[in-house]
Amino acid sequence: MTIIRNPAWWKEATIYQIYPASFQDSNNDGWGDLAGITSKLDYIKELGVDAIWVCPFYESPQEDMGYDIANYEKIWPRYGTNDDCFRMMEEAHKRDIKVIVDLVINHCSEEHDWFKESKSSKTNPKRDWYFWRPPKGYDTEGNPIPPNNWRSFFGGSAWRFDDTTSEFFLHVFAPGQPDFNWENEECRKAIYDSSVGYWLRHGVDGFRIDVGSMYSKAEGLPDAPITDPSVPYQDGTAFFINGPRIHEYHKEMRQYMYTQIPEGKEIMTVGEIGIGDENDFRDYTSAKEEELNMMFNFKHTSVGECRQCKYELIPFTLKDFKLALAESFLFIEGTDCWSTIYLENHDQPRSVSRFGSDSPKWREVSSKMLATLVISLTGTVFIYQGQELGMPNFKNRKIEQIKCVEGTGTYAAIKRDYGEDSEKMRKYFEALALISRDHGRTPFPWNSDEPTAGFSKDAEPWIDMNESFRDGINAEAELKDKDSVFYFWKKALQIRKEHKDILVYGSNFQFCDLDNEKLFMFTKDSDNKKMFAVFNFTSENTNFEVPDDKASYTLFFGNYANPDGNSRTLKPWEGRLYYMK
Ligand code: ISL
Repeated sequence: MTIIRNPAWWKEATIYQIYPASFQDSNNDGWGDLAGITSKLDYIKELGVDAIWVCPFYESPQEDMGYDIANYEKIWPRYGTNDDCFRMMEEAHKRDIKVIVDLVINHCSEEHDWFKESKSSKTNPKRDWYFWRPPKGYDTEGNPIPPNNWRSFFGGSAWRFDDTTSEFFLHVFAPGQPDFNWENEECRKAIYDSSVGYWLRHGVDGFRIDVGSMYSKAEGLPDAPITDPSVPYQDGTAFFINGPRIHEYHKEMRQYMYTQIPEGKEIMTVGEIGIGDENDFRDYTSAKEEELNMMFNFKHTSVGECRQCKYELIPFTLKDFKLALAESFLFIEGTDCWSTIYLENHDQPRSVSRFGSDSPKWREVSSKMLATLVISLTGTVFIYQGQELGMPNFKNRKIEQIKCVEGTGTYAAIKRDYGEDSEKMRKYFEALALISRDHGRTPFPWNSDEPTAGFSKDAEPWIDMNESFRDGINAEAELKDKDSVFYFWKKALQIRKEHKDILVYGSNFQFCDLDNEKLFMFTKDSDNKKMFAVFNFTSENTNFEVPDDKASYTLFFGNYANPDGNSRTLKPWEGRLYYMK
């Protein structure tokens, strides 16, 4: 078998993402924990994945579910102790499962000692580790005006006034998440040692790098152009995403990483980059640049969201989705870069509800179709907990039940700027029902036991359950059923490994009939093989045409039992992978 790209463990690995708060509660306090994860490693192994990525488990006031870190070297007590974490890693490694941790270093928590020092006085040695600025002025009521007009991702100004020194600090996310000033070398070195070095020295196999595109802010922090005159704060991302020094920082951090691991060990890094152009993506992920191994693109997970306000849905076509998804991997063609393939994570709703059909009739088959699509594409595959069960979105949640700070922060901003009865608010609720980040954050359904599906014993979970565990969408039920979505994923991941030369590493991706609004079809090649993939994104039988009439087609995988590979009609939500000769 010829592999046309340089092989690496992290290219072929499937990575299973775990949200620690919601995976397994071992001590019945309503929160998942690290001992809970350890107790479920055999389940994860059974699925056939190669690595786990565990979302932040560090000391934190949890304003943003642990993405606000108060101490990089200490486990949040509700999740356990550092020893629990080392045990989890040891037990994972015993099972040949690698461990990837979350590296959240664009910002920390206001509770971090570094920030407390920084805010204590204008002359503190750590003052410059964050962005402190005096007010631009004062309004007629005497309120301080923020230094610039940037808005935070979670609603409102990206600046918060602090009485201690009467200055503002910058937070592009929640008010309790002050951005680090990466221009300060001493600050960078401290970040590396505490958040990267500590964990490498304790044996982690890599990092998922949170908002890895935002460390470098434009000089002078200029005002953003006014793109939405109806609101006080504007989209400033052009001044801090893929900024002037970002590549320098990643190179420096990568070099540091290699000083902290044993000779010969190969770790993986995946950066949450989000948006940019092909050149940006190549700069981050080119092997010779030595920055990141791969990155997450947001194009496909944000189709149907308005650019100005995420919580405002806009119509999208299948063609939009196809093009957006392909942006994740097309940029690597003919380069030494690498890509990722994912449909879900802890910031996203459930993919079957978003891109498939979660109606009882089609949920299973469309989940399997999406799994087939995922394993057919070139790049490292990431699966999010519950995706392997075909979990759908929850239904009918009230604002009081929403835990995610992006959801609640946006609600507060819309209420303030437009009012509770506004059209904006109506649109917000419509969007929340489909894309709330809470959809992916509900407790994992281990079985059908009341009240928490085996997540806790009888404690009330920190967030309400997704009611679907009562409809057979839980691990126990799926492990008993050989036709379940779980076993389909397991099989699909095996197929991916068996045919890795084309499924993992294939190149020369070409859409077939891109404008087709029912079918997603493409071809791709490896050195000596060519494949044709076809997916029906409708609930009806749909005919398709093969790309080349003269070629012969051999079906090697699909999501329906006993398919007739010679038929040119797909059943509802059917997906097929063929070899072409
Ligand atoms: O949720 C989003 C995608 O639609 C974004 O607004 C998200 O906040 C952004 O992708 C950055 O995400 C990461 O950093 C945030 C944290 O809230 C997210 O959970 C994390 O994945 C701040 O640390």
